[in-house]
Amino acid sequence: HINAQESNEVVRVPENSGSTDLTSKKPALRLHLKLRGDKRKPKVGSRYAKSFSVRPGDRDPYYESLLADDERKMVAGLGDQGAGVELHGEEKKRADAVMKIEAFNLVLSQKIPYNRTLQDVRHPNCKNMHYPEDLPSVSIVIIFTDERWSTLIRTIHSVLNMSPERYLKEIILVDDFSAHDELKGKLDYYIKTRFPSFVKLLRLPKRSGLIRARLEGAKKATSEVLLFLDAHCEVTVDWLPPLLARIKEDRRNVVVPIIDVIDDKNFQYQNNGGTYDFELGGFTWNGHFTWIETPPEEAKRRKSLAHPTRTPTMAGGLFAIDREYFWEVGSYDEQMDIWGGENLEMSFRIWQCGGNLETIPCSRVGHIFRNFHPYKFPGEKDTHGINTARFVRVWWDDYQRLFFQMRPELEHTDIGDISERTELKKRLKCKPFSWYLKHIYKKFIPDEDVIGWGRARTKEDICLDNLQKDEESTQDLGVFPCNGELSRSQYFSLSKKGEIRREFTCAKIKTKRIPSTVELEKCDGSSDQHWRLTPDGLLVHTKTDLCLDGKKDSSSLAHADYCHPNRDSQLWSWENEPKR
Ligand code: LR7
Ligand code: MN
Repeated sequence: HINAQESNEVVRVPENSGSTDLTSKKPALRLHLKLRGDKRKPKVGSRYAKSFSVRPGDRDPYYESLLADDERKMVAGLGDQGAGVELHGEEKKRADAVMKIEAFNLVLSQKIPYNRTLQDVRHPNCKNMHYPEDLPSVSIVIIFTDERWSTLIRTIHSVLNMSPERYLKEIILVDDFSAHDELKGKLDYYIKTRFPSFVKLLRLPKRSGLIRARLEGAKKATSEVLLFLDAHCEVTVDWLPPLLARIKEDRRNVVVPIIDVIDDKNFQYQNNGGTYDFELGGFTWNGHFTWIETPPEEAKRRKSLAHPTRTPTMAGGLFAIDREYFWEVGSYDEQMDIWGGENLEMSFRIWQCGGNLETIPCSRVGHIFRNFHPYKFPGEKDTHGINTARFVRVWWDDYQRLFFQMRPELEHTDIGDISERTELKKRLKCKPFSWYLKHIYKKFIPDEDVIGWGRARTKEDICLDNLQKDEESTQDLGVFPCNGELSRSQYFSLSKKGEIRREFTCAKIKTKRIPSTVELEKCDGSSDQHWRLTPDGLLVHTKTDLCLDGKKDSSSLAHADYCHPNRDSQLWSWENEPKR
């Protein structure tokens, strides 16, 4: 266990007394930046609207001068309405160099005011939705390790600006042992002087990883609902009530906002092209989170694009959960280190143990997606892999076979003791993973509902091969001499539906020329992706009557050609029969 200590002595200012009193005197220093031509009306109930000021006795000239330096960098109105901003010349060069260290445009972030406005990007129906007045109170937990000042502070300001005061009880910052100077005394000072009544700062005495950092924050929280955010978010209008209302309806509802992209380079708040459609959380058999389209059944079930939508998994950084239910349903796996996997673990656990995980489209929050981690991984361990193997062993039952086929290196890696988690699963009488796959996420299972799976081999000992290309985009289907061991790139299924496929991609004929190359593209159930296996072993494309030919030529690509039942390169056999 970590001994979290509150380094920041929180001075509690009584509601509606301290702060208003202070503003009635001539404020020594306004938190608010006076923006030229700023026509924004203060939000009703917004704490920020009270214009926090610093009592003269609390002022520290050293920190005030640092804060004044920060403010001098800012440009009034920059990035307002979530607009993207391009830098030029020397400044752009500097920004590009900094990007390589920070994984986002820190130079620009420092120029954008903490209180920039954002557009209302919600589905129009959201404006007419009504929520009960007496929603549960919420503690917002924001964890960070070596995040940058401007994005962290903007996250806090944004939450304060956009959250009704009557629900927002506290913000709990958890510092996971950051080294950056700006997050030390300066941050203590800023919080103590600007948000004395409701921002708390917890400093962890050693690097604990995001899972244990969130647990420490959750332990300190006192509200009815816990809401977690990454330290580089901006929330939008009315984001909070739809989340809280759904939890009030049923405490087992765990809810996620739509997570919008704040561009890492120009800070534009992207609105999905204004389509109002949004993606849900899925996963891959090798244990990664992925975005998926709303499955047809769920699209039918929900009332509209503005209504709660059940999601198989969540990204993990931004979600709200009833505080007591959080502990009841097993909080987090405390032995998960640093980063990765906890989001999927929690998703499976919630579904399998009687909860309900939803995306709430009327709640929208922006997040800066970074291309790499700007912080260190102690010991440079593959924490994502290890954490994933931990939850796979606990929650995937027999299906862990698929994970370890994809990640054989993790099968014998030391992942620590998982007995507490398996006991939790028993104690909560959680449903098996087969139930999840049947009812929550009907995902293709490579060795079920198939005619064959494993390596697909011609009589010339050539195997289908994805040539280790990425599977996010359409790629040519390859062939290669069969590997001695089952290797990931030669792992194909022939589904009962007649698809020659990988996890997400299906084979189809590329051109009208004969022979034609063959492509792997996103499976869509269309006749273009339909093949049948003849008793001889020909793989016939039903629409064109051409046969899959694995003749290895200099291109290493599979072809579709006229069928020749005696041509060895067209006679296929699958390594495995279906598992029953
Ligand atoms: O050791 C650490 N200690 C920390 O306190 C490592 C990280 N952290 C903090 C970090 O400063 C940040 O505030 O934890 C937060 C998340 O780390 P990020 O921002 O580096 O993670 P991410 O946004 O790349 O990753 C997503 O997946 C993670 C899996 O462990 C977490 O669940 C993140 O919260 C999650 N972020 C989101 O869901 C936002 C949407 C991104 C997507 C998809
Ligand atoms: Mn993040």
